[in-house]
Amino acid sequence: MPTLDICLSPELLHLFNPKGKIVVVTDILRATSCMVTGLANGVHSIIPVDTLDKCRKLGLKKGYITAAERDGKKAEGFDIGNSPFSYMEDAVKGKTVVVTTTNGTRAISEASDAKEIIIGSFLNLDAIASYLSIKQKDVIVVCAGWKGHVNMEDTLFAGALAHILNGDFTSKQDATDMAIHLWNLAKDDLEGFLSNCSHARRLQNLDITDDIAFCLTLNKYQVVPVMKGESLVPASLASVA
Ligand code: 3SL
Repeated sequence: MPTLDICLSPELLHLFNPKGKIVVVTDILRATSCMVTGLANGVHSIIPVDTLDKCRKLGLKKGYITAAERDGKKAEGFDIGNSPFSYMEDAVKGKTVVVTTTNGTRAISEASDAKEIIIGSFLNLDAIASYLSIKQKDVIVVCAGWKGHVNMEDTLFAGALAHILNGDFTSKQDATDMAIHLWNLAKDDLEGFLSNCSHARRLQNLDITDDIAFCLTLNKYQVVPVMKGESLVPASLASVA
């Protein structure tokens, strides 16, 4: 039986061996929710990069849309920030977006040893579970957290996924059981459960509340973003991208 392990922070990734495995990166608030939303709404591809400088330069060189966030705020001089609603606008449809965020894009770049990287969020939870069931490969869910710290919302996503796949995948790590227990506590009122978590409070202080509710919506989209070279594309297009 394949394994499903949960890495609660990118700082712990050195304890795992992603080689030959599928890594599911999640940053519920809000980076991976934005990526899923963009690809589900007609964005052609998304290039995650770890620095503002790379984002700016690649945008200028290739004419890509630039998306940048630091500490919850849109970084100055870039086209869009990190709201899922920006990824639904006509201006990004059919375009390539190059994006950098505080934690999410960092987690993606740190998982680069994986056989495959896919992008998970509550918005595409069931689609990710079905994809992994079909693949039958060992999985690591990498939670982006906040600047190295574990956070509640990414752990809950990991727990939800592990809960769905329980029985088809195995794990020897307590983190998997912990995350499943947490999901079972939270699942009937996700928004209420997360209302006082650190990043929800951070975003609320910036008056970003609609994004939180949206990112906690379950199974709005079927898209599975998969890393092909330097770009994220929908899994169905990955073989021809
Ligand atoms: O840290 C990140 O990658 C972001 O998703 C954080 S924020 O939700 O845009 O503040």
